[in-house]
Amino acid sequence: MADHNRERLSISHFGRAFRGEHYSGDMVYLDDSGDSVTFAIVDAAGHGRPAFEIGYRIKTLLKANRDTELSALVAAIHDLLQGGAGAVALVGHLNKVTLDLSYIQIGDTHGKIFGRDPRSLARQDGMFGHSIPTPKLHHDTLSSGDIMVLCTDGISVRFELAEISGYRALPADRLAQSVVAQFGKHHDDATCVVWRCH
Ligand SMILES: [Mn+2]
Repeated sequence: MADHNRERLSISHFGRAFRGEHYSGDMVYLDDSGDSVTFAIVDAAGHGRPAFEIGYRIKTLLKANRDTELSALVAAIHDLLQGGAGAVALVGHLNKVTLDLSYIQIGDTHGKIFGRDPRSLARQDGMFGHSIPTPKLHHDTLSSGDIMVLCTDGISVRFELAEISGYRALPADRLAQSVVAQFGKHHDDATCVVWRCH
């Protein structure tokens, strides 16, 4: 879990391995060193230590390629995972000032934006390291008051913040924990990232 407070955004993430496992194959990457936050939420195929290590390799690649644009970044992830177990991921940038969002999502990670205009993030079928379509770069803009939640498939796609009591008043870290506790599946690693726009 990590907490980041900024003028217009607070971000937190929370995850847990599935029952009986010490390591999770889910991985969250956040780099807010520039004008925008570069982020990724990854679910590596399989479970436990081998899946954790795939996530770690992707994190290392993302750290080494801070200034690479998103299409090239996802191509590099695809190359990195050739011949192995593979992974699904949502990778993007969110501008901390304008709240402009751009992202590519391949596989069964999922995300929703809650606010005046509720919507889901777009995704494409595929798996990094095995087969991916030509990546589509999607653009969106968040508004003050919006809450964006990004999840691995260990969290039900039917999750709704309205089912978490008092969610409007909860800080990002408590919200992330509540999403995992309330909507996490016991037979998978479950991870989410919560973005609150002030
Ligand atoms: Mn999963």
